Amino acid sequence: MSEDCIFCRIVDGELPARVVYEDDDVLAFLDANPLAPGHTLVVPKDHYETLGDLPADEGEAVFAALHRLTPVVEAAVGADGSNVAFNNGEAAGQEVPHVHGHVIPRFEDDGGRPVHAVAG
Ligand code: DGP
Repeated sequence: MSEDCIFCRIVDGELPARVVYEDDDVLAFLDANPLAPGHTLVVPKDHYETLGDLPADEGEAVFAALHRLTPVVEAAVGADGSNVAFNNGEAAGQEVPHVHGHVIPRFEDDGGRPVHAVAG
């Protein structure tokens, strides 16, 4: 737990979030600034800043949650696909320094641009 980390505070229940999935290692909740309906963030419960800091077993737990959740999120919003991405490090646009995967639902009629074009 890092006291000044927004996502740690969500994991601890100190800040509200629309939680869509939880297990021993991982929490998933809706993004407060969604790029598309159903935009979901998947975070390890323990605080690690970047993917390189994340122990392999916790990385496996994050990936397992992404694997399980992505089709569920897509179905929930009627998406045709999704971008699953990590902004890793400040230089890559990571704003919250607590590792998180984005699941961004995509739709046939949303232009089909790659995710960096959508986010930009
Ligand atoms: P990134 O640029 O990859 O660090 O993405 C951070 C995302 O986190 C961004 O899409 C907005 C989202 N976000 C920031 N603060 C909060 C918050 O307090 N609650 C929720 N649910 N999402 C947040």
